[in-house]
Amino acid sequence: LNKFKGVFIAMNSCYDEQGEVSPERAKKLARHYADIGVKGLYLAGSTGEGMLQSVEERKQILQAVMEEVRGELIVIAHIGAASTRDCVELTVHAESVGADAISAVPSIYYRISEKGVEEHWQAIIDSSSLPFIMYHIPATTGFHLSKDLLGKLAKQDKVIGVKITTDSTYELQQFKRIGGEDFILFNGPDEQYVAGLIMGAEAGIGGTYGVMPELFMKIEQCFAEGKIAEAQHWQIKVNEIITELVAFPSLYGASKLILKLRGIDTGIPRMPISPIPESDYSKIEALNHKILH
Ligand code: HMN
Repeated sequence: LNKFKGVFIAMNSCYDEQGEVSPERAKKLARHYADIGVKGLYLAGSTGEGMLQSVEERKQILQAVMEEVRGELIVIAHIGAASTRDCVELTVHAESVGADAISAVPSIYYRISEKGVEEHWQAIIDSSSLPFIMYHIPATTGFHLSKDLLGKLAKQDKVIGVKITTDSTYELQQFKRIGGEDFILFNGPDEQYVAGLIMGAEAGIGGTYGVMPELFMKIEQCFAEGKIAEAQHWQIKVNEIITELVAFPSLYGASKLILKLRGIDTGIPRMPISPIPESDYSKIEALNHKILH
């Protein structure tokens, strides 16, 4: 399970000039992170805009990324979708192209009961031999994962962890207590990486990691060496940057423009996620400079 401990980039979506998914651009972005030496990638999550892409498009991107970094980076494929059928299809595909693990939010849009979410996730788990990571992000799904359900699912060998995107490090610690020693907590809120590590997370998956992976790797390294004050110092720097990033019309649009300034074009976000207006470009340049210095 050590292969799942560390910094995982929630990779941004990659489109061409026409707005079609671009396997070539996804390869280039994945290569960039492999060269930096992060632990792995989280594909088609919130940051990857998986929910705005068709099943076919998601398969194309995953396949391209696997071709580029298989064996080099640990790739977690987010296969969550509203329909259980789509999730199962994406899972079977993820296994066929060699993804290291799958992860899913509860089904979205419909109000699903706890039993319904359990059955949804179980169908996904049963459809492959891949490790499964629950994705708890109640602010966007409206579903609050209970300790009971977490405990029940965590008993299965294939269920290796949970990605928790809530403000509560208490909840994170409780999930860790219930999941047990071998159960991995993936910290979701990038603003709380140090706090999450201190309370039991052993990995992080984040959307802002993509524009500053080195800073998150520094936090991780300082924490591992017991240099908590230094870890906190880097977290504070990271948080200043996140505060600016999230003030743009869209975080993803801003991140994509920063990547573009560094020579990696991933296109603009898909509607309804707002692109960044040209009037903001100078602010983006200043922020890029701040991250790099
Ligand atoms: C993903 O699924 O793409 C992200 O890993 C989810 C992650 O928890 C992010 N949350 C959202 O985008 C809603 C955070 O990295 C978030 O972007 C960051 O903490 C800035 O607020």
